[in-house]
This record gives sequence, structure tokens and C-alpha cells, in this order.
Amino acid sequence: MNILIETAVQERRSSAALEKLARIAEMIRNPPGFGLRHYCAAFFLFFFALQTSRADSTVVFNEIMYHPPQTNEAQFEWVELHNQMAVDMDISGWYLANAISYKFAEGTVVPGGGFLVVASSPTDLRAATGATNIIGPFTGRLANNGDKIELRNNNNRLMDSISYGVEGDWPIAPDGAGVSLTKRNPDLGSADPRSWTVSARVGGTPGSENFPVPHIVTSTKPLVPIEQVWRYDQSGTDFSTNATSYDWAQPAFNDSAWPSGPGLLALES
Ligand SMILES: [Ca+2]
Ligand SMILES: [Ca+2]
Repeated sequence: MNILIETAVQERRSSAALEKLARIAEMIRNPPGFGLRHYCAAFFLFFFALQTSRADSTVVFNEIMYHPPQTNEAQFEWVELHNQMAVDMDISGWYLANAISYKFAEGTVVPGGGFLVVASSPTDLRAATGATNIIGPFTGRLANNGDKIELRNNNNRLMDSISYGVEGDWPIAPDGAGVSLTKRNPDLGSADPRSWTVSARVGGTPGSENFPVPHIVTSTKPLVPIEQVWRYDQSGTDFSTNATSYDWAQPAFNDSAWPSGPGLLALES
């Protein structure tokens, strides 16, 4: 009996669902006046707006020094861009907007997987760090209590954006401790504060990976070659009980009477 009842309920549900689908199909075929058309238009407009305002993940903000450790703060502010793709990106005519302004010159390329820094004073930052992939100068300042930076392409399309701060989930150490605001992983998005942390060292890593994997170099240096010639004593003297026999351990000990030959260091028992 229970099975029959359940089957009947399922059939009623199926029937109701089919009727609902049929009504939706009919509404799509014959929209009821301007109402549905209006909704459709609104939907497409919303979708279009979403697409045009969405930040693309190609070249993105990767590190920001808004409060540098140097006393002449205005000369050492910078932002680092990262190309998340494997192929080079030509960003000719792109520009930074909002807190700072800078237009990228013709022929500006961010190498695949590479970095490019835009600094308030590229000359000073190059001299301080030795990095060469530093351009600028940008105009404007990066506020220490939060600011917004946009990266737009040559068609004014928003490519990336960040509104950093010092409250909530934003790390506060970049505001005064000399470290930079640093993306945890170069593939993360820029808007979420949880994508960001602080640099491992004061001054950050302008122009290079934020957290480079250390390259461990191993080398082997033999202390004693295996073919080393030794002098040895096999007279049977017990050096542990004969005090005078400790003389052999002194640098001036004459061991010329001892036999010699190559051999491994070992304790014979
Ligand atoms: Ca600042
Ligand atoms: Ca970096």
C-alpha cells in the first residue's frame, strides 16, 4: 500500500513539474506583453554590465608598498604587477587609475609569469634594490590608511582593482613596519583581503616573486681522501695505560719509524 501511495505522489509531482515546464516554454514562445520582454532586456543588460565591469585575471596587482620604511616615503611607494599567464602580455596604453596615475608606454610588456613594478621614483627604487624591471614615475600617492588602485587597458576596460585597507581582514603591518602588502599566492584574485599578507622581509620583493622557494645547493667536500696514506703503530703498545706513549699525539712527535700505507679509518677489535 505504501508503495502505491508513494508512486501516486511521484506521478502527481512529475505531472505538476511537466505542467510547469510547459507553462515556462509557452511564456518563452509567447511573452505576455512587454513584461517578460522587459525582464529579458533587464537580464541581458545586467549580464552585459557584469561582463564589462568584471576584472579579468591576466595582469594583476601582486604587491604594494604604500608605507615604505624609508623616511622619504613619497620616493619609495610602488606597486608590482604580475602576469598570471605563461605568455607575454603587451600592456601598451594600459593605465593605473584612482589613487595613482600612470600610462604604460608603447611596447611595454609583462613577461609570461613575470613582474613589472611601477614606482613613485623608479630611479631611487632601482638604486635601492638593484631590480631593473621598475618603471614610472606614477603621479599621486598611496594613502597609508587605505586606497583604491585600478588597472585598465587601452579600451578603458577594468582589468584589475584593489581597495586595500588597514582594518578587518587587511594586515596592518604594511602600515608602518616597513613590509609590503603582499599577495599570498600570485594566482589569487586581488579584491579579497584574504588573498594578501605581509612580505617576509622589510622592503618587500619589488620585481620578483613574493615568496621564492629557496634553492638548496648541496656540495660534497671530502675531509680525508679515501686513498689517504696514514702512519700507524702495530707494536701492541697500550696507549691508554702508557702515559709517555701519548707523545704520539703531539705535533712534534717523530713517527718516521712507523709503517705507512693507505687505509680507511677504523677501530680494529
Ligand atoms: Ca603612503
Ligand atoms: Ca614581489
